[in-house]
Amino acid sequence: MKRFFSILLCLGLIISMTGCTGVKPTDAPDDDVYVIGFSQVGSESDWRVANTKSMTAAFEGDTEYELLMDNARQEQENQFTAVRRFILEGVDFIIIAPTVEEGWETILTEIKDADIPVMIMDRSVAVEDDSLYLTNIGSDFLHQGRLAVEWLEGEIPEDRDIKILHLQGTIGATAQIQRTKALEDAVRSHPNWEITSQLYGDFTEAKAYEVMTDYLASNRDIDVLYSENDNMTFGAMRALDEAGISYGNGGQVKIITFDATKEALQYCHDGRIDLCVECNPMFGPDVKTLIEKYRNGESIPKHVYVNESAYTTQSITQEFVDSREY
Ligand code: GYE
Repeated sequence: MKRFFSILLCLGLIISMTGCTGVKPTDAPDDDVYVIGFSQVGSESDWRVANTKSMTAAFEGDTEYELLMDNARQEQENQFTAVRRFILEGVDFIIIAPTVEEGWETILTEIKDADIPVMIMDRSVAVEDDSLYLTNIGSDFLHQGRLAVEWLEGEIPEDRDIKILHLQGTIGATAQIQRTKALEDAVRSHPNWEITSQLYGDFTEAKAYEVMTDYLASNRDIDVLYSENDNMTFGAMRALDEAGISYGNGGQVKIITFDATKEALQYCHDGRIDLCVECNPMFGPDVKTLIEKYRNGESIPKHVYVNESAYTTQSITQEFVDSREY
């Protein structure tokens, strides 16, 4: 489409700087190909890796589409750079999985001025004017958090005081904001629940292991670990093992985790994790369907939520774990 001019522009730029990944200067511009620029958060977790796979698989082999993906390595600034490059390249459509919610007005306005439709996926953006994007597809993170606290309500008698250790993901990301909100709301309405500490794990295993190891060196009084994603949970489990603190079924610490990846589900089945709240990353095909609807002039909803539930040691079967795609 708008690519011929952009490729020339890009070619000129390539001489002075290295950029424009995904566009080979030798490519013949093909007006029939619908080019999508996709700014992905990073590869911080198993969830993210599965989501990237689902997105690429949805468009792979379809000659009508070209998906240009940029990995922002969890930095919003890198997302701005990628999006500006997409605009320069004259892509037909832009997809952004935003690292954090704030700070998107300017770049979304630039996309609007370039007349490129934009989809927000996975997490959300906090902008006043929602005409700055077409649609937002992803999880209902508040619902996920509520599933977790409802489960905990059923586990803890009202006369028992509990100490909750809270491992948080990337601060400012929708997944962190909403999962945190669900817990903090619940703590406010349960006088016997206490959050003893909120540790920053940035959704990664390495960071969680580090902060947990540090924390456990002087604090061992934990009844519940509320960990905002599976990879942080894996890091925390390692730290708990090393500190000699038991967890899971019959252990000292009840573990609540989010994502429900295959590895976490296996631990849940084996009684090492108590609750896995599902966060489904496999919505590449739904993204494609929405884009196709948009291209056909059909109206599409402003917000699309994917289906999710929660699993406990008691409810999960080995068959289910084995059939898990991610
Ligand atoms: O829970 C975590 C990932 O935004 C759904 O980001 C996402 C979260 C997910 O890195 O594992």
